[in-house]
Amino acid sequence: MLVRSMDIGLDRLTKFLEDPLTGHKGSDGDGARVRPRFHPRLTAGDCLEIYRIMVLSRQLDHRELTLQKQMQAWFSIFCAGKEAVLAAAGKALRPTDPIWSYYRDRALCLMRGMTAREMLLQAVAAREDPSSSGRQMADHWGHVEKAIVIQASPTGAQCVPAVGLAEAVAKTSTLLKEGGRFPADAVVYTSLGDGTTAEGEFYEAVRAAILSRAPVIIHLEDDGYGISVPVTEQVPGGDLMALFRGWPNLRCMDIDGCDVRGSYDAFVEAASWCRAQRGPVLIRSRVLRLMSHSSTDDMRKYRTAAEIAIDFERDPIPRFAHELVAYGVATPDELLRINREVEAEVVAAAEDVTRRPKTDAQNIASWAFRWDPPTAKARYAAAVRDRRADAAGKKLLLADALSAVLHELMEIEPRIVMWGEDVADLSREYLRRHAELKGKGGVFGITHGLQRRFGPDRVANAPIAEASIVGRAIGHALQGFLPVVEIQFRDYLNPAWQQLVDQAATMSWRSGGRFACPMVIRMSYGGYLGGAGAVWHSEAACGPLLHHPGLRVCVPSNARDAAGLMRAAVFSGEIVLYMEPKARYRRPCEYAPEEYPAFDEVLWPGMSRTYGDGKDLAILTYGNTAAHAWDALKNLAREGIRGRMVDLPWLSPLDEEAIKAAADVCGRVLIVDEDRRTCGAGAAIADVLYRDRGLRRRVDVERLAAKDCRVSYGPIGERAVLPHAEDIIEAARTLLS
Ligand SMILES: Cc1ncc(C[n+]2csc(CCOP(=O)(O)OP(=O)(O)O)c2C)c(N)n1
Repeated sequence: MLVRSMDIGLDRLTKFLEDPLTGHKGSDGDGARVRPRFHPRLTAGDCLEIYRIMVLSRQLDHRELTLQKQMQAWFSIFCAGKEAVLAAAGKALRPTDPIWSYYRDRALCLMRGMTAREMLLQAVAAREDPSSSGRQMADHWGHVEKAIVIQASPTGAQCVPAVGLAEAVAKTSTLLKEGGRFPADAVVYTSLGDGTTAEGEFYEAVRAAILSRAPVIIHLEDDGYGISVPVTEQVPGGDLMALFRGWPNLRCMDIDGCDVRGSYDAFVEAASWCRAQRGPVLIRSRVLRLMSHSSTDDMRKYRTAAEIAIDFERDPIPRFAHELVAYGVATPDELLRINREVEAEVVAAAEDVTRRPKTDAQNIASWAFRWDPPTAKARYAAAVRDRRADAAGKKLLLADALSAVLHELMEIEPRIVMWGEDVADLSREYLRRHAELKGKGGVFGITHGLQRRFGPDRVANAPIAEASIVGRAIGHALQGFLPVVEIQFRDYLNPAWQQLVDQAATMSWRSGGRFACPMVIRMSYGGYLGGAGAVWHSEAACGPLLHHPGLRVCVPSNARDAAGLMRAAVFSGEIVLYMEPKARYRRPCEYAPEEYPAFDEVLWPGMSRTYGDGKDLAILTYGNTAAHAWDALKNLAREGIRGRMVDLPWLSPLDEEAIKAAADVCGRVLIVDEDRRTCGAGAAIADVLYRDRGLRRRVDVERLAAKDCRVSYGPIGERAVLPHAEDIIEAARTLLS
């Protein structure tokens, strides 16, 4: 392992540990003599605590490099140069204010109470690592008891969920009867580097925060570089803050992040601004990067020695040491003692962590999913006790059954909140003033009436920003809400991809089960509208969703199952992508009863339905293609071919038993779906049979899927791409011949 940045700053640290007043000119001392106190509110004890955390943070940066030299760690990324603002911010915030930070924020997390040992446990991938059970790379902290939400690596991906969490916190006293994970007057802290401000999601986060007046502090740590690229080449005009001046209702602060006092004051002010519900605060702190970007980088390749030396002149630790001595807060000997104590603590922690067991290889995949049948069923049973489903027994089409089940679930589960593009009936203003307007309720009308019935705090329109729709749901889920959000079409889930697959799907796994964000994401999908749907409105694309552990996928094919599935999705404790076959919204179903089910019917994860009992052929399918498969089976029956259809409303988890049983009985299996053939859901279904060596030898399996291209516009184009009943009949005949 090449550790290039190994020695940058180490000689200075060594000198500093011996003489805390080395390495800084101590210019602040002059003014100090005439001032009675270093700071009106920071006591001497506070100052020494801040100093201690700063030194501890710097030493840990270097100790992780030593662990790499010893082949006990494999990566690290540093806080050096940012300790002043981070330790001060930690002091200014309350211990219960959630931190959703990024990899530079070591000093902040130390101030919050994480120990040196806890941090090094992650560096060595130890099982006991309280952040991720040794799963995430070094310096990605989380601590469930200390209100530190687990970080992920995609830079900036924490911003939108942090805003969602702040919105959720602000709604806690009105909507969460039993309170949330964080107190209702908490302020959420999130952070990112200057380079990351170029990410689109960051702008979505700022807009969302302003719109909802979210109590969130967004901390931009401006160290002038994004790896090797200077801020001047990344920011139009070169001045980061110029981009935000003039944004309405956004409080901006620009501070020297090497100055403990100024940083502390700014964060105290920002926190009280947020707590007074005055909206978000953006703080840009001008900080330094005193070590290379990470242990695999060497900044001497792209920064001159002179530039690096100038930064070291401004090193916040010796600067603070000088201030403390100049103001009479501490003597050099006291600081020296702290240095030595910290060094001993870090050495002892490093020795200890290398002896701890490493990450648990046997259970490396554990915690990706949260499905726990007894818990889910008990929660559901408690929610429906002594109640009757209003729509039970009524004959409904799929769209109406969906609407009914959403009404029913919002009634029985008050933690549900809902948003999406157009899902509300009216704007908040019109809702108060225009009772005569019918209202929209989604482009397909599924959510119609929900906002009027349950109020605009529980059902709201979202801006056209899919990453925010999903990302804000993650934050709400952490606080204890149960988001049921809508993405208008499967095709438009793509802008939310990072939030979905990197934040949401990995949250439980990467925190070793300490954090989870159960939610339901509803979305219409698919073609078969006779050409009315088209490219970018007709995707099925289930395969990519199945690829990500942590996500469940379900697809009803009929009205009855739409209700039973939604009940299960909401109470499953999982992140469920609920795909709605829009071609079936308003079409009757021939093979399943159309009566809306009573509360006792829940299609729990992994359940399926088998229709027909023929033994010549089993068609395995789901969603839109179930109706086509049923048509095909009726036609084949006229030729004397008797088959059965297994409808798989859960694509994850699949009902493997039902799949294998049908294959076993029939010996010939046709898998039909409208996902594309390559890596589509049909491939995942076929794999169940392939993995069973006995069945693999005995059973003849054929697949019929959409062509490997996008669904084309107009009836001819659509027909050319998607499988229809005639194709199924033909494939079945071939299989049986
Ligand atoms: C979405 C994403 N793109 C790229 C990376 C690789 N990467 C990690 S850190 C980094 C630079 C970030 O620079 P900046 O935001 O200025 O923060 P700094 O590291 O300087 O504190 C990059 C490009 C990543 N982690 N995530």
